[in-house]
Amino acid sequence: MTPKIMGVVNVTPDSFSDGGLFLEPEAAIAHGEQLVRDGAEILDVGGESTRPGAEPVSEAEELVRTQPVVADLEGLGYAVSIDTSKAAVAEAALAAGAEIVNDVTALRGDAEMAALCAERGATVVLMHMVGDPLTMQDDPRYDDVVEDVKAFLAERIEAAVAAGIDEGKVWVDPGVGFGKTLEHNLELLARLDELVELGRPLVIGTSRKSFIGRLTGRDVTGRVHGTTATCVIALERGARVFRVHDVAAVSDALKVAAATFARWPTSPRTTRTTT
Ligand code: HH2
Repeated sequence: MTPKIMGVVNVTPDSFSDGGLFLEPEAAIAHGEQLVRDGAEILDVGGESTRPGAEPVSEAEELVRTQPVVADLEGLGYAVSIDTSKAAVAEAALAAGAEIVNDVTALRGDAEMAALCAERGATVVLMHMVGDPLTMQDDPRYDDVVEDVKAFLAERIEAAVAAGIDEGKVWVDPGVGFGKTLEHNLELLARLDELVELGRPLVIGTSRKSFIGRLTGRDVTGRVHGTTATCVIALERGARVFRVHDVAAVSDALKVAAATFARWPTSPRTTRTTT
């Protein structure tokens, strides 16, 4: 798969970096259009924050937030992904023309979700998360974070296929920041190539996340450069879908990086210098 940018359209009052900016449908739709002009090939519409400590949102509220935005963006001809773990929200979005269900619970959050995605032939993003957003950052531990995430994703791929989802329509995501410390996130980023061995397109969502703030000392408004660095690294390690807020910056960086990596004789990590 050629690298693709999934632009984030958060129709929420409380998302960690852009909560409240695009709560009105008109604002969210205009933002989505701008992200496409900036280089996004997929628009990921979400109506519930999953930031650490976030309170769950009712199904009715999530539908009200996402439905008009999905319908309008799809009507404009864009590829839309619905960021939800609720089958009713996914169902409405798929009926309105969304093609992708981005489920941070990897089909564990709603018993109806897997069958729905199978029946509708949706592409599904399966993401790794420990616990739920309310508790996930309470002292997360792993034997080996990459091995553990890989085993989890392998099991979720099997579950998706067992539910009737075409394996060719499954994408996987290590869930950066979902039950992970700074060290866990860096280890995952550095060893993403091990997750490519799962044989499915790898989605990565580092955008503006707090581990970038920890490394740079910057708040959410100043994390675009750090985010861009993580995307370039992830591209080199094999990621193919980049879920980001700052589409223009990441799009330019990935174009330059992809053109260069095409000529790179070996991985930068293993290249030896003689000086
Ligand atoms: N991260 C967030 C939300 N959805 N989906 C996938 N597949 N991967 C991610 O890393 C991911 C995701 C969190 O970011 P954001 O949507 O900006 O914030 P919030 O959850 O506060 O709305």
